[in-house]
Amino acid sequence: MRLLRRFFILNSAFLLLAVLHAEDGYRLWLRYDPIADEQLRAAYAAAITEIVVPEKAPPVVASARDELVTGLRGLLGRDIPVVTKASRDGALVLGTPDDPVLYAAISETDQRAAGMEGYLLRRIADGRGGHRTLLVANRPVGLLHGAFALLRHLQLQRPLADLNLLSAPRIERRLLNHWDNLDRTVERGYAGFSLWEWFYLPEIRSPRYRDYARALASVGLNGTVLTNVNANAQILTRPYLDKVAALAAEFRPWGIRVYLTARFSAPIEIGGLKTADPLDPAVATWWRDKIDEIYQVIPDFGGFVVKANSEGQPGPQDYGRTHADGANLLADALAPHNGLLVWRAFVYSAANQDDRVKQAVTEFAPLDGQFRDNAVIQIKNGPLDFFPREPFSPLFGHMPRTRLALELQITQEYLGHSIQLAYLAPLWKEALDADTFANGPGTTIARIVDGSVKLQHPTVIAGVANTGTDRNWTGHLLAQSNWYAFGRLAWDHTLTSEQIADEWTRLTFGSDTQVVATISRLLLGSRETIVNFSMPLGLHHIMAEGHHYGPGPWVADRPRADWTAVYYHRADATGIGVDRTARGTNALGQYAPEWQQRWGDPQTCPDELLLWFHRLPWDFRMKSGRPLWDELCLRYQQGVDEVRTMQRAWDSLRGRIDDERFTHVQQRLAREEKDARDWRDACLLYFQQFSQRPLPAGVEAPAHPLEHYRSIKLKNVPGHY
Ligand code: GCW
Repeated sequence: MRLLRRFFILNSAFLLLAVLHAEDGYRLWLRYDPIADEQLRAAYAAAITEIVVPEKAPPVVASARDELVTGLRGLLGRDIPVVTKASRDGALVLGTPDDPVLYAAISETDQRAAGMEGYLLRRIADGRGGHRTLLVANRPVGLLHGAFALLRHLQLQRPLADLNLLSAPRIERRLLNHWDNLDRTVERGYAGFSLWEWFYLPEIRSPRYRDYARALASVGLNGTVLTNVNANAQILTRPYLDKVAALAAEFRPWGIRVYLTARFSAPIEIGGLKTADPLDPAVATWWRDKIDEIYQVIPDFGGFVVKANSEGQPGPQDYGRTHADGANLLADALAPHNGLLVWRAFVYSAANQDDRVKQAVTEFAPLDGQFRDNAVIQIKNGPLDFFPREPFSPLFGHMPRTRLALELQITQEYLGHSIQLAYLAPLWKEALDADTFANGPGTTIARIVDGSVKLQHPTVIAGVANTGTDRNWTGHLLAQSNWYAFGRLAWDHTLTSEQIADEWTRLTFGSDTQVVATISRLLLGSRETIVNFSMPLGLHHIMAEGHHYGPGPWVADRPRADWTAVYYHRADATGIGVDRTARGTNALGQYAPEWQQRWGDPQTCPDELLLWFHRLPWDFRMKSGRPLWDELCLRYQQGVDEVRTMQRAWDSLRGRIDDERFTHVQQRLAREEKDARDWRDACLLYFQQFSQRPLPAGVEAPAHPLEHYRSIKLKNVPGHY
């Protein structure tokens, strides 16, 4: 008998070990592995002895309760009982204003500060010589956010003794935008197929839906746009709405609302009308009826996101109407249900020959003040697209009377898909912290988007999702950090990239100081490395056509000039870059005078944006004292060198993290090193045709002639359909 018991104990210990080591990334940052430091574990266990939850907990509170039970079981290695009344020292008490006694313990100021979705976590004396932890929120969903915050606190091994955390999101709608098609391909998706199994829904619901929603909630997101902005009207037909309702039901207990994309021509395609003209009464009636139907099926439906008159999508301009006419048509139909209308400003037109980066301002600025109160204009961080580096979009400074949302791209369309390592928080922070000077100094994009400049609501931030059916959700395991970082910044844009990298690394890899320091450092430098080896010194849009993976500075002769690379670098014997000052396209004129002054002079324009705003001769003297050509070459080389440094740093972690994750990243870094060399060689050989200058010392000789790189035609690249 004893032998048998020992066998079982040994066996389960072995199983536990096996589980610990089978790190395939599925658990994301919610791993809840036992806290290794026994003393700390014991201290936590003494501090949290029971979870007090009201008997009739609404679904989101039940989620919070279950998450706490699961999390504490994992972290502390014991089951913490759930009770309805505090009975001992160490109670963790969850409550909303329904619990007047509990609520009285919170000052009115704190109650107000917690807002609609925030929470207060505070450890207090219980009056009987013991302590309890209060988790208080104005609404049930705040308890869910607070539960995740408490578990994060413990996972990060922070002290409980003086716990006093008050946190509320700065932006109201924190949305993932999926570019998922109904056939389950994902536009610019590099992590497998779409998570939404449309053919199986509504009857068959993958357990992954719950895990997805739970992950969103854990970083504070509260909505998801299920479908691609290049929209398919079928999603608005009844069979699909029933499927959407099934997903909404899975997400609701996690405080996540669903949104859809609306194809502007849907009244024709699925409504049988002859027109989709926004000023046609029959069209307005059709949308009203359709939206009423949606709310019957999904009472908490969030609203629509619309891409119109952009890249071939239908829109109001097809009928000689404006973006405001189109947006207001849908906003009016959504308004009775408190639905939100998000209208994208990513527009540029074949008819407009002006610099593409100017066109959003040209089209939208004159419409300022014409949009309904439940309509928000969603603007990408940069004026062109989502390149490794762009200046911020000037449109943020041009619409003082319009609600503006920020759209970021989590999926790595121009940053190496799910192969290269790119931690994007530094890129996003650049945009969030950018000062438009629209209302004087300090009018940052973050403050425009979070409503503090204009006091307008609702406020919205969106991230184009990088999730898919890959077991680890995001393709590149370290790309999970971007999903995490987007959620954390959407909740609180004042967090720093460093804080978030440190948090994510600890949650994902544990607290080994060498592991944490090494991975955080890798993450923080990774985006700049990609800038260096692909588009340094302000170069942009010089990638391969179609799939956008790898170099393509030679891309020319496409249906539109602004789909080529040559349009964006303009290299010839006299120099390189686009003159966007007043002497050139004057895109610079769309920025505040402060920026015009700084960026308008190549002597004061930072190297990072030099060729974005200036066209310069190859021998232009850079701040480093080197000629432009040499500087360009050295930047490309620096990018390659940095990847090699990342490889060495990663290799130093062998044995400190599990083999599965170690190898996963190691292989990708090796591929990135090859990619970096290809970028360097292809671009330098191509530009050298014009510069006619030798590669400076320190730059490796290209492995192949230019023709080799030009002839590479990648096939079946994920995300390009
Ligand atoms: O970046 C470009 C992408 C398109 C995308 C478009 C957009 C959904 O290459 O694939 O289409 O942006 O944002 O609408």
